[in-house]
Amino acid sequence: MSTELTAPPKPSPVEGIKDTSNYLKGDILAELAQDTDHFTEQSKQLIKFHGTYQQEDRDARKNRAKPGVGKAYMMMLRLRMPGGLMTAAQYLALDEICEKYANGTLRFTTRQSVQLHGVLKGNLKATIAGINETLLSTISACGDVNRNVMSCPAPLADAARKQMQDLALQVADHLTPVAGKQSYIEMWLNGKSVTPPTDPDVAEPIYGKLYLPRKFKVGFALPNDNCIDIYAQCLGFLAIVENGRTLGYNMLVGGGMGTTNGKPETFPHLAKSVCFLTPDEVVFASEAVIKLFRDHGNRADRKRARIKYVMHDWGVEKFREVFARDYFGKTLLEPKVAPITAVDLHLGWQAQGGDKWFLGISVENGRVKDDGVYRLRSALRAIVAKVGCNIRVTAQQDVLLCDIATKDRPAVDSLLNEYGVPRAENLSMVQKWSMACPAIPTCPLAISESERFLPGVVDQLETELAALGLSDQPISLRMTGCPNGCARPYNSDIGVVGRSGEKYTLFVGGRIEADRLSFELQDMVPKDQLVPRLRTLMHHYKADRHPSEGFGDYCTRLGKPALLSLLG
Ligand code: SRM
Ligand code: SF4
Repeated sequence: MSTELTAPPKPSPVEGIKDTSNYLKGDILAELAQDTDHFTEQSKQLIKFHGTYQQEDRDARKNRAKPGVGKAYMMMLRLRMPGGLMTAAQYLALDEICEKYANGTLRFTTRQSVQLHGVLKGNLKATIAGINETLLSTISACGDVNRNVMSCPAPLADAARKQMQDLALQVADHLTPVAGKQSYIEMWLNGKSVTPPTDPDVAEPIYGKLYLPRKFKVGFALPNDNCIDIYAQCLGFLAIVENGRTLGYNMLVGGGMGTTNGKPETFPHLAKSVCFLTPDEVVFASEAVIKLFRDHGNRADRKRARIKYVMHDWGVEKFREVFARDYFGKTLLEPKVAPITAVDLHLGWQAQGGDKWFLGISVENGRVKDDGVYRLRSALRAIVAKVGCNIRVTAQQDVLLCDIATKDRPAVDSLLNEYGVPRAENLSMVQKWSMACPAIPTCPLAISESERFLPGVVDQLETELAALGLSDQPISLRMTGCPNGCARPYNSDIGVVGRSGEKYTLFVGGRIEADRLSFELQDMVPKDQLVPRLRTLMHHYKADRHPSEGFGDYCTRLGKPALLSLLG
């Protein structure tokens, strides 16, 4: 018998950085005090836990190629906003901050948050402090911790949504780092320095000093409204509602989108149903799943350090067994049968109950900006200032203006007209159901354009669909500048993923309900070939589809070989 032991895999360098960081402080404070335009590699990893990423202006690269000029560094800031909630005053403060310190735009994200781009290192502390003055925060918006918790944001007068929104806040609070928060307060808000207890289980009771192997994402949804894409979450809670009362939640684990070119061991994965929980078990169960991931996630290979791979490699049965025995401590109940039946974009005017209304505005790729006659940023600022509406960000990068009294509706409508912001009912289906990630110029991982490329694709598809009489057909189209999947392109009707400069991979076969993965139809499609190929497919879809069959359903029914033969 061989006595040779296999050495445990070497932890990734980021594990070492966390280990020696003294609960996420590292040298950040010292580096902040230096008159430099960027952080070192070590601090670059740690500032993520505080909600900020070091980026460079990629458009500026070509003009900075001269020796000694270097990169045009800038920071991106991401907020922590469980369920996408913000007050009117907070929104107005962010609008001011984005003008003062960032690039004059705000960006609603696919996880119901807000990002600021283009903040210089010298302004970073003032920007974070300004955000906290409004009682918003950036803590653990990024990094190897639980990220922004998602929940259907619609302010409808139903008890099920209210409970989900409340639980989302509770889970977000419960999973906030403890010592890490102290470091955040000390470094960014001039709080007093506190020495954490020496025992990491006390200092950081849920995470420990190494935090998680990688990011972690939680979301709450309803079977009849999967607007937060529950199957893409690391941990999802699907409300089981009977006669208006929430009986409990199916707990789903192991969703994720990210994949890496040339690494077949990485792939998108849909979350699996694990068990049924009563509402009062949800917060504890989320802690238990986090701890399981903390202990069993891959700390050697960051490309495989997501809970989806634990679920994939173990299978549901083993996951249930380990979870129940070592972390939850109770026998698990079987999940209920609860197929996803719909997704609501929550656009247009809708009654909230009482004398209140909300208005859902479709925001192209989440970008709040003034651009020619389309002055969305000015419109939102003017409306929020005038009627004091609270804000909710959706997982489709859109915004809901909430708590508007009936008497204020005409003023809102006229301000939208004045600033050239189209109402959702005047937008095409494909526009409303499309999303793109930021990609170039800010994202360091982007291979291709996305946010700046999608609008042209949507315009062309609108024309094609109108010509085919398919304008009323909802078709979800999601684009990303690389395979990491930030706009969740692998479960939509159509996914367009940056592959190499001006070439993209085309995915089809997901669907609006976002409960099925798409499949790769063609790789390395030149950007000017995307619409012609989709046009051909749409033409056959129009001719051959079953009654009320969605585009993704049609593509799945035909399968890849048949679709490719249609493309010739
Ligand atoms: Fe993402 C990394 C933007 C949602 C999967 N994502 C990034 C970074 C931070 C690039 C980086 O690491 O330096 C991007 C910053 C671009 C920029 O300039 O702003 C970025 N991700 C975004 C946002 C802003 C896209 C958007 O259009 O809104 C979303 C911010 C969400 C938030 O508010 O928290 C965003 N990212 C997602 C999602 C969707 C979701 O969570 O529902 C995913 C797929 C789900 C998942 O996690 O698998 C996603 N982002 C990734 C990955 C792939 C992770 C992996 O498993 O391999 C990366 C790469 C990484 O982490 O190394 C990434
Ligand atoms: Fe960047 Fe890729 Fe995410 Fe787009 S999908 S934001 S290019 S990491």
